[in-house]
Amino acid sequence: MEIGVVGKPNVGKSTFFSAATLAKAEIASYPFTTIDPNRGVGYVRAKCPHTDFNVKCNPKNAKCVKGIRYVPVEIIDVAGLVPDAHKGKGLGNKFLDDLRQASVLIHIVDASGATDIEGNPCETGTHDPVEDVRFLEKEITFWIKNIIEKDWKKISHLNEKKEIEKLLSEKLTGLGISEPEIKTALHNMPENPKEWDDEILFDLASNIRKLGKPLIIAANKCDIASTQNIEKLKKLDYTVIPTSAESELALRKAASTELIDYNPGSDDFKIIKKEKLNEKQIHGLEFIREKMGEYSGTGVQECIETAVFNVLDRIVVYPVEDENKLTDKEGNVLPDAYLMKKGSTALELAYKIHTDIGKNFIRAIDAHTKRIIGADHVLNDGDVIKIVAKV
Ligand SMILES: Nc1nc2c(ncn2[C@@H]2O[C@H](COP(=O)(O)OP(=O)(O)OP(=O)(O)O)[C@@H](O)[C@H]2O)c(=O)[nH]1
Ligand SMILES: [Mg+2]
Repeated sequence: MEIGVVGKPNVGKSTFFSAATLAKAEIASYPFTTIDPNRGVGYVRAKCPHTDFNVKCNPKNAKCVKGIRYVPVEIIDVAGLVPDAHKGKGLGNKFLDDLRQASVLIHIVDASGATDIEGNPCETGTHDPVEDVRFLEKEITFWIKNIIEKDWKKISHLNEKKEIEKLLSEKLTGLGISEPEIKTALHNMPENPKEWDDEILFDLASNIRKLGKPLIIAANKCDIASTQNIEKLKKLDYTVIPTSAESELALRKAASTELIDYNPGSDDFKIIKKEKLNEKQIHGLEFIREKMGEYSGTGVQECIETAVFNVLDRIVVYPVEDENKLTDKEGNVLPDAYLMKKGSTALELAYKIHTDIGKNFIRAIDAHTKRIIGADHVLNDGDVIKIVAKV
């Protein structure tokens, strides 16, 4: 599971990525700063079950701070997309292939209207950010349409929708789109593919995009955007979260050197080492604080958590080897946190740990209740589960 950060050039994608992951990424105020994708790891927060059991945890690949577990999620930041990229404009849309594994997209929009449709700086407020939302939908749809069209001859010779479903699923599995999703997307299409004209194919690609690459909008640069622009974006048929990626990056950097105390996602911070800051820096931080009050935080963490928990419907599950000590083989307490789709079963968790554990599944044990649960048992958020498998 990966989160893709997308948008036209110069809107703050790399700033958002860098703030979320603290990974290095080139940031500059001109278009096409990023060409090759940046990959990094961000986090979603969840209440750590160590508090329920009154034990101290030692996570393997994440941290736990004051009872909050930071569960890793992969994030990818790609080059900017411009209108007609599918015709080769800008850098074209080849790099969209880097987004094949992305299950959800965060569309970074410059809500301040200070960049034109191709990402060139323009006077603040002169560009309508709603236009950016529309063109990006279109470009991603064209990307999917092109993939479908590559084998159009084969598809157009099929008579049964079931066969079309199968062929399309094969073509689109690489995009992380499942057969049931293709079935839903095909729902209102005419029976005979020979009747599918360009417009119908575009609609089909658009349906597939909505199901396979759902997106939320980060109304970025909210620190300099007008409230009218933010409100206008909020009226769109999307989840829209005002963000200031630049503020988040400044805060996380200051927190990493312990100049301030800041927990990503919160709506305030505390200056710890005032003596090490100059007047300009203090003024900058106070400006950020004021904006955070207005928008309840910088919005970056909220975007990531909305994408994972609300759009992708994930819950956090903690597999253990010993349901009493809550440890793995090496004695690590509550070592792993897995993001699973809501509705996942104990058997699915077993497969996620290892195919062999899935194949040899006997039963599972819920560490909270110490009850035995079967393969079909639906997991809950925060569950701590031991899987018993044949050895
Ligand atoms: N005021 C303000 N400026 C921002 C914010 N986020 C990014 N910027 C600025 O916007 C400019 C572009 O930022 P990048 O992160 O390089 O943008 P990008 O979308 O990755 O650009 P490309 O890689 O060229 O597509 C830089 O000057 C950033 O400092 C923000 O939240 N507020
Ligand atoms: Mg960039």
